[in-house]
Amino acid sequence: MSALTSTPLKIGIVCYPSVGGSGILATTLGEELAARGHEIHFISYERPFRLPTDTARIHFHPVEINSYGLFKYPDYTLPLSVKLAEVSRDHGLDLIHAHYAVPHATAALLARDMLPEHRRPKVVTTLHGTDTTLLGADAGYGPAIRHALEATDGVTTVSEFLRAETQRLIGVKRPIEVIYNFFTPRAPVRTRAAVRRELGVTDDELLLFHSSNLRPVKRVDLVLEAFARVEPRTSKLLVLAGGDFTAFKADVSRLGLTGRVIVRENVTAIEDYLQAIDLGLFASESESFCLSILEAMAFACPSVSTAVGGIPEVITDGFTGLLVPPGDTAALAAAATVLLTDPARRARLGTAAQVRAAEKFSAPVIVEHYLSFYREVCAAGTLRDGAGL
Ligand code: GMT
Repeated sequence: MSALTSTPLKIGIVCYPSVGGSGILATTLGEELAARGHEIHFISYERPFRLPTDTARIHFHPVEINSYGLFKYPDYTLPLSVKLAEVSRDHGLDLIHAHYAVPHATAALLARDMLPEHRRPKVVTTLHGTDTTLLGADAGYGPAIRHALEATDGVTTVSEFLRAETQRLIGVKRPIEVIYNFFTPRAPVRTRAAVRRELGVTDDELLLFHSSNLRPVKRVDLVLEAFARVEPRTSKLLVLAGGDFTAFKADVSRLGLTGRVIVRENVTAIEDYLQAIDLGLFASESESFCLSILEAMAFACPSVSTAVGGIPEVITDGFTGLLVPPGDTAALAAAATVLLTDPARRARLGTAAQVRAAEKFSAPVIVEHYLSFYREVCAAGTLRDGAGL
């Protein structure tokens, strides 16, 4: 294995391929590692949605899911573990990076145990949020998550908040490395003017922005309520939706927002839209990091948001954006109004946000952090013995 030297690593990445911050992060990390000469193998039930085709040193291995009549519920964990063991064996992986403990780290640990000792990859597990904040407290998952975190070779979380919550809720005693999310934008393809034209936003209108998978925890209902209170009324709200927006159409109409809320679903060329926005609006009730806020920061766009979870680590209140208490739509609307009606302050916060994004949450910083963590994990002793595949 090449892991103990500075030679390129062979890394398997297991992530959810669907629209969501963890899949986006895992995909971009794989691309950045491949660009640095490492060999990357993505393993999932579908090709991650932002993963480009035909990229040097990037491979994708689909997991086939069978629907045996004997199984009342389809099983993914076992075929995933077998595929991980096969890819590890055939390509000599140094490590598997599992995004989420269950089922990904669980499957990776099983794969490790299936392989003969000299072929076993190390397993690094990154927690993104719900493993800890939601499933950790579920009696049907908590013990499996704890086991995965104890048996894995290295654990990372995407914020200090999530590290503390993982220690508190799951009782993990081992060291946890905080490695923040990162975002390095690609160059937009269209101009800001062209995108605003497509959206029907005129030069004198301000464009607010919300991006999420619309899960209940994102409180899109509150985003809309706050937007309905924002001044000036000539502003519009762009929602980049990683899910079906239909359920919120009644809110849009009830709040008198018809024509002012523009929705685009499952967008991949997000940079085109990010260059066209003026202010981010987020009302999440829980969030371990909030990649969408960072994506806006990279385009010098500040956000107003609820101060929950890891968001205060991303937004420095009053400096790179404004934070309000969770659930307080009046405060959220007031904060948005303050920044929309004060272009100089908005620009100041936007510039500071962009600088902070580059200094703290960019690929050069974070990819190096992951690499040094991988090498540390690979250099450490093997945890356990097992049989051969
Ligand atoms: O937020 C979601 O619903 C999706 C989830 C995911 O799998 O992407 O997001 C989590 O991971 C992101 C990437 O690390 C973070 O930016 C999000 O804050 C986190 N979501 C929650 O903690 C609710």
